[in-house]
Amino acid sequence: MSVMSLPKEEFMLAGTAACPGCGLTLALRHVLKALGSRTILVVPAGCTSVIQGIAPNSSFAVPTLNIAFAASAAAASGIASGLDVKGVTDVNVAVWAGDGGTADIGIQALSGAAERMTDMIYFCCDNESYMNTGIQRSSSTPAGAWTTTTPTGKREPKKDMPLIMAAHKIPYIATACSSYPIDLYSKVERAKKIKGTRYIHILSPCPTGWRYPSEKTVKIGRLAVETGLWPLYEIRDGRFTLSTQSKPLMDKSKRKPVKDYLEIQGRFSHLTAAEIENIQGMVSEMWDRLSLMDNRDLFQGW
Ligand SMILES: Cc1ncc(C[n+]2csc(CCOP(=O)(O)OP(=O)(O)O)c2C)c(N)n1
Ligand code: SF4
Repeated sequence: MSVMSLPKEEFMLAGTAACPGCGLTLALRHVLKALGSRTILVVPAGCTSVIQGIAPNSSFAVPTLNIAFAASAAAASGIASGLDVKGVTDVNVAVWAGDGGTADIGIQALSGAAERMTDMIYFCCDNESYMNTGIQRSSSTPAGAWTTTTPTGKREPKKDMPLIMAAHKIPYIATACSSYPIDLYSKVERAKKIKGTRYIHILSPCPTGWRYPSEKTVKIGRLAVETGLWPLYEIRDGRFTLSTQSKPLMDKSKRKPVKDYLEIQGRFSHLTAAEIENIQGMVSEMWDRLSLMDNRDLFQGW
């Protein structure tokens, strides 16, 4: 598959209110192409609430329910049940939430919905901060990153949402990045064919909050993957598989230095050489774990 072979139909229309170079918008455009017109989108408070425009106009060409910050997975549960009662089986119920709306305020509704095996695809669009309200740290902000509430850099590590979702033993979990639209599109296509709760966590660079020029969005997303900081993988019925872009990085020599990713973003500009070395060490440790997980059934014995 190539970008040219993606469906031509657009469900994200021109004239959104997003900042130039917004990775979130790029990701949502491809997700909606993969989901298609038979989709109901549930959106909690966040940048996406603003990007879609002001009612009665909308830049999303699918029905969209804007819902309170904490409530998106609960609202999706209600929609999925309603469709079930009506015997409607060909509609995708999809949540599109930020990392704050997922890893912090929305986590209890998401965990409850996943435990009930709600028939939905939950997308966490991770720009690693509460962007819509002015770049406050979330539990998904990585260690070292400047935000307005971590002026000297966040001290705690990034919460591992995909593996928290794996602990719910849902049938499909994937990581993706807005800079790899074909990989993202293919993962949504696979998720669509599965019943129950499916979770896709998409790293989406944000020029406004990450402090870099808007034309570098695609490059920065690629560097997140190429340095090994953001591994792309799927967990299907418990089986963990590294995606094509990340698999070669099991060989340490194939990973670019994390410095290449960190030094082009203003949010990391205060980091010392020792702090960068520390982040490099964390990436190496993560890959030691990932190498053990690849091609294994994570649910076995859990
Ligand atoms: C209960 C509640 N608390 C706070 C807010 C204010 N608020 C609206 S959007 C937002 C930030 C959303 O951040 P995130 O979920 O990461 O999405 P992003 O804006 O980064 O896409 C906050 C704090 C709110 N709408 N409701
Ligand atoms: S703040 Fe970031 S995520 Fe929000 S619209 Fe702007 S670029 Fe996109």
